[in-house]
Amino acid sequence: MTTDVTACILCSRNCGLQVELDGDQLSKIKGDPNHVLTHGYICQKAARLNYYQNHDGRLTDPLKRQADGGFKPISWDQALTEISTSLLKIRNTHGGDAFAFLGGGGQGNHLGGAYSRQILAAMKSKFAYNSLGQEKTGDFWVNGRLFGKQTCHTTEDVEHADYVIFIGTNPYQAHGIPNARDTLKAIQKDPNRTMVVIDPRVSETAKMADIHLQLKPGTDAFLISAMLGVIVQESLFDSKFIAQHCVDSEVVLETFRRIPVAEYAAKADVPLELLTQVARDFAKADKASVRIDLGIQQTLNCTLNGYLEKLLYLLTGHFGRKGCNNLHTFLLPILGNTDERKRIKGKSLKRTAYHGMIPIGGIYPPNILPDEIELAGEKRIRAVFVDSCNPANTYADTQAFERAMGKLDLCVVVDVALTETARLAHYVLPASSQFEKWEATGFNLDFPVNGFHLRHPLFKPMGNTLSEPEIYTRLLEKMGAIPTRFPVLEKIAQFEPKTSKHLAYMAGLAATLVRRKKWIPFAASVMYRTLGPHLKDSQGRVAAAAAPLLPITLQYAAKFPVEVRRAGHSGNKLSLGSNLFEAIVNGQSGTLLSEHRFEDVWNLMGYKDKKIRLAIPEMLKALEALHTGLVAEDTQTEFTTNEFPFILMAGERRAYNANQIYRDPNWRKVDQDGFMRMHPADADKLGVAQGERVKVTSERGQILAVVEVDDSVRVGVVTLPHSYGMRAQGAENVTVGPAINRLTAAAHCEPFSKTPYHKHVPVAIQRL
Ligand SMILES: Nc1nc2c(c(=O)[nH]1)N[C@H]1C(S)=C(S)[C@@H](COP(=O)(O)OP(=O)(O)OC[C@H]3O[C@@H](n4cnc5c(=O)[nH]c(N)nc54)[C@H](O)[C@@H]3O)O[C@H]1N2
Ligand SMILES: Nc1nc2c(c(=O)[nH]1)N[C@H]1C(S)=C(S)[C@@H](COP(=O)(O)OP(=O)(O)OC[C@H]3O[C@@H](n4cnc5c(=O)[nH]c(N)nc54)[C@H](O)[C@@H]3O)O[C@H]1N2
Ligand code: SF4
Ligand SMILES: [Mo]
Repeated sequence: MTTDVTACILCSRNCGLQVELDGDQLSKIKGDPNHVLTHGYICQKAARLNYYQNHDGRLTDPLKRQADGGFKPISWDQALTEISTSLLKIRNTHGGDAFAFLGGGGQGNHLGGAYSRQILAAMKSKFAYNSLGQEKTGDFWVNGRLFGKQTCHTTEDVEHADYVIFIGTNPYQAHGIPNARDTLKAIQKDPNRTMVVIDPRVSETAKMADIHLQLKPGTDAFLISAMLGVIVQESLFDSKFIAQHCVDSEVVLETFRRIPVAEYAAKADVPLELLTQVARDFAKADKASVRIDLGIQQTLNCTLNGYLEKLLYLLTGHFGRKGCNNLHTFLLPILGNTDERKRIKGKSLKRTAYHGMIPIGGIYPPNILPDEIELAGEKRIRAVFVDSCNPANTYADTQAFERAMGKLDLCVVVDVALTETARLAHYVLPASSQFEKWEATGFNLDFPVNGFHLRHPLFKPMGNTLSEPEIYTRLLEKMGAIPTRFPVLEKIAQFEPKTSKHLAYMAGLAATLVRRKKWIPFAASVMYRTLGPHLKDSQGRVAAAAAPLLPITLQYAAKFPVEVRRAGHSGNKLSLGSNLFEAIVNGQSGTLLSEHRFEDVWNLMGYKDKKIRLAIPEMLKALEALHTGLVAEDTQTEFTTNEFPFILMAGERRAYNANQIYRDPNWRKVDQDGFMRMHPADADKLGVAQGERVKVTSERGQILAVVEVDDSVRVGVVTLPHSYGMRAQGAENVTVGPAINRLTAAAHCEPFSKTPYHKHVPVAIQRL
């Protein structure tokens, strides 16, 4: 039995863990009190991580699909040679646009993304699809317009706020904020702090709140507009903040002067007095903050919701201060800035062939992919690489995905497990688990103190698995994108004295890349092969995969020298960055990167003049349309019909779900069926009892579900959890729990961002 430290890989918080290892088993798991960001906090899900590490669906060998549809284990060399030949043929015949890459990292594995993304460059394709493109791109687009760059991502200092509004998020179960349950309890206990939850369900967080606005699903745009109406009409906005930090405010204020507050509150079906009180108290609070998530992002008007939510704290000046909303830094660039108003290197953004869709934050939306494969004729996507996601279960419209995948000339899946998507692939490449290789999360979204945790491997790789850095580097070598040896760089790395702190290597790399520009997109693999073997932590472990962090860290330190020093790192202009890098390589319980002052948010702005552009013409137009729709009693905004009278919120976060990371259903202590919540009045009307099975039908498909009679939901609204619907181990067609994306249609999405309306799926429910 040995003890070690690592981090949880189940949600964006990536809490530090102390683990006991018994042979190849994770036998005991606790929070790591020394972790620089999470300080020992964990939730119940982390204790079950051995179900991720060890289960009989783990892949051990590369697999190739056979004529009979089954898979045969093959060698890495055969797999990568055949894949490389096939990729090159597709690229040379049809061009790079025939290739798409999906994924690149789940909740805790973003280091591999630095390597996997290189395949896009090797294929000369821009088509990077990712799970963020079905939840957060509307939000990123709004950030781009308000703050100047789509990478200006906001965060919320809930821990220090005295007035917090949670809209469409259930942090008690989903976390997403630092040490969620402790943070929520602290607010709950303190009579001087107020928690407001805006959610159609009495969620676990709503139960803890001082005020719960149980709105009608999909009406947030009305509710938040009404709050902004109160704030503007009662002159509760912060005119000093607006004058100092914002431009174009007048047209925005004028818009909200005209909002019919009472009508909008009625549309959202919340009491006018309560809404008014929340708007007033929020505006008047000293430290107030708003936290949002899927409840407003995967539903009607999602991009507009993101705009309105941000106006709440911007018009009231709850921004750039302690206890308010802020911008933050990133170490790993998990998002890009693809603002459609700007040409990048003189070129417009690449549009997809069928939908003409542009990327947001560098990401294309999964909802359009089946069409781009099936309907784009000669310009269709013909080859797809899938890494660290399971689209055949998690992206909207499972049937469309299954059908489209079947039409590809080449589909390769890189995963630790034989997922539903892997079963559709031509080749399946087995990755070492996140506890068998160096890994890190890029979800370091904290401010003013931000950190990073590079995790070392706890176990030897299972079977013939390889890490993503090794898989993609070998593939690039096979494709001829990079050579297998780099004699000059190898020598520099080998003979560089420790005291030079990799700076000679960096100079050598720069000189090499100036001469060999075509290697620039593959710098991660070049560094992995040359510097990598010489990177060791204090325990002598070789951290080759961490090589690409060196230039990123040097850039970070050059950009924020004062803040990096404040976080405890030392060094001059040259050495600060490499000292920070050393600290990361050795920081077993995470490393603090930087400590900003709140007023530094202005230095993180994208616009050169540091001013927020409050008016976004497209959003003001969308607000008008909202109003027109209301006046016309447009049933389109309701979506339910006689045929599909219920609204299904498809994808609730619960105590025992965690995306697709656990595949063995035995990890769950409760809720094996992934029950459907239904209001007692609806259960009565349908004549269904607690625990009874029902048929759920949407315009797209049909599944079975088990009813939980539960008055936490509104009448006419039912919920099903996310994360179920995987095939049981070894079974061909037996799925465990509801496969919710058999109900969701690809076209049921916001036209602008193509984000699915998962929280608003019209369904019919019948007794069996
Ligand atoms: N336990 C657990 N935690 C997770 C995950 C997991 O699978 N399991 N997944 C992680 C991931 S990838 C994500 S993105 C986050 C998501 O985290 P959250 O978004 O917080 O979780 P959800 O339960 O999907 O939705 C939040 C709330 O939105 C409410 N909602 C539904 N419709 C509406 C609406 O129209 N308006 C409003 N205002 N609210 C609405 C729901 O009732 C629900 O309480 O969770 C992360 N954390
Ligand atoms: N209807 C509906 N659909 C939804 C949602 C919803 O609320 N409702 N939620 C959506 C949201 S917000 C999200 S984020 C997505 C999540 O859906 P996905 O992005 O598809 O799910 P993840 O759990 O992130 O996928 C992780 C995959 O990575 C694999 N994996 C684990 N470790 C490694 C590794 O080290 N290397 C590699 N290569 N693979 C590894 C796992 O086996 C798993 O297959 O689901 C979305 N789908
Ligand atoms: S699931 Fe999230 S909150 Fe829970 S222990 Fe893991 S990282 Fe922390
Ligand atoms: Mo997500």
